[in-house]
Amino acid sequence: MYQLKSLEDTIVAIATAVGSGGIGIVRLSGRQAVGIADQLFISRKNKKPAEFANYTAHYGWIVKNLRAGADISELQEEIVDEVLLTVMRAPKSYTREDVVEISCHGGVVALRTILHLALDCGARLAEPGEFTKRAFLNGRIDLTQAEAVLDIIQSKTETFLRVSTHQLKGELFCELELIREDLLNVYTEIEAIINFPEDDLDTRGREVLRERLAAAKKRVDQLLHTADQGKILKDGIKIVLCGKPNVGKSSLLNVLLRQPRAIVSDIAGTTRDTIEETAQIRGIPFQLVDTAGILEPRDLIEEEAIKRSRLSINSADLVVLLLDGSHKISQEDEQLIERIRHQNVLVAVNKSDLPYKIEEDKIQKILKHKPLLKISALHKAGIAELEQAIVEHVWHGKIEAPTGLIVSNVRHIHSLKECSKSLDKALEIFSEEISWEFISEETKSAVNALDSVTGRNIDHDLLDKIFAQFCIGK
Ligand SMILES: Nc1nc2c(ncn2[C@@H]2O[C@H](COP(=O)(O)OP(=O)(O)OP(=O)(O)O)[C@@H](O)[C@H]2O)c(=O)[nH]1
Ligand SMILES: [Mg+2]
Repeated sequence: MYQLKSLEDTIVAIATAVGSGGIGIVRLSGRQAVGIADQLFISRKNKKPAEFANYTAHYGWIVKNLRAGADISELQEEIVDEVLLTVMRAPKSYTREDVVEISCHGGVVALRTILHLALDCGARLAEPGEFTKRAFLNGRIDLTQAEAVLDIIQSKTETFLRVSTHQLKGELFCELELIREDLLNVYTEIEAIINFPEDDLDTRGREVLRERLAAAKKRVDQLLHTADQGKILKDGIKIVLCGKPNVGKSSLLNVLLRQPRAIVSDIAGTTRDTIEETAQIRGIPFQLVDTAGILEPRDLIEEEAIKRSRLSINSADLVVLLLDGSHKISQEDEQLIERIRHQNVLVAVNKSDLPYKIEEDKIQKILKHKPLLKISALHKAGIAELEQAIVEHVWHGKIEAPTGLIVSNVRHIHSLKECSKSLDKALEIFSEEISWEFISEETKSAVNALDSVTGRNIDHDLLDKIFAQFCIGK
């Protein structure tokens, strides 16, 4: 019901970010888009948008109380803004509906006034992501492409942007459709065997069918193998800097961020609250967390500081343990090492510009096989090596930017796992007493799982949830 009603409406939204900018865009989509533009816009040559050729931009004015037959010279007091208006008619538009884009000056008042004029003419304010949702519902893109639009908007690194643009081109969709077609063919053949048992296959025929299912599963699993990389590229890695007071955690944070974000001082206990910032190291997004070094609280604030540090350390993907190379290992260091030894740890021995007194053998005895690097946050020495080690650690040695298909969306990963599981079950049945009904059922479930990724088969509540993450105007 909702879907039909909403597709009937002509929607409007400010498509650019709110705030002052050189240019702002108001976008209309729907059957009335051009008609509404006719009521607002007058071109320099006194032409109406309805007369414009497709994909042409026209210079003119947005005018309040536009009267039929009036010339722009008579409407000087009614001008809202000088604009460029573009008409893109269905089906060759973003939404596959008639789309009008009004590029005006990027001031909040100009944009809002034009928006309200369009609303007064009968348009409805678009919901978040509704333009892209219409593109999906009208069959221009599949759901993975629609989600790629959101990924592009929210992309934190160039690498992830590249992954998302591949997805927007439909590469993931094409691969899933090919697997789906293979599975559907197998399914149809199995259904035929169920309906005409006299046509049951001989051993070789059964083996061929099994191989086809196994090949489909292999392709799904290949996609799933990229999921870890995909999630890292999308969400980033949480790195927590920990170490006793004064080892140089905040100094290192500032060096990695390339800006003086945290206060650095030789007073132990300078950092009390955890400080979180995002950074990009070799194209991978990282969330860097600087923690308070104190271990024994002297007051309530320090108690809270310790609690927050502990929570951060526990939720870290990677802990960078900082030690002071100019001193022997202290009891505080040992306490910390004990706490983090079961986590993913990388040891950075700081202050390596000073005489080296730390006992490396002692560290390696407790933190076996954990990488150890010497750095000086003060002199920015060993930082490139540390960054390299961090990236290698999370990327399992593969530092090259990923090529090919990468699955990064949690929803896709979940459904692909379901698909792989169903195929696993189907293959298992092949090796036991064969039940064509069971194999058919599992093959159908695998197809359904693929269909929920591409949106061929998805319930509307979930669809609403996906598009609610978009901004208005996209
Ligand atoms: N010589 C030398 N001094 C350093 C180095 N890194 C940091 N320092 C100094 O060590 C002192 C403490 O640095 P911070 O970065 O504030 O240390 P922290 O670990 O954040 O300390 P807390 O916030 O108190 O836990 C400052 O005086 C820094 O200038 C280094 O590589 N070499
Ligand atoms: Mg600090």
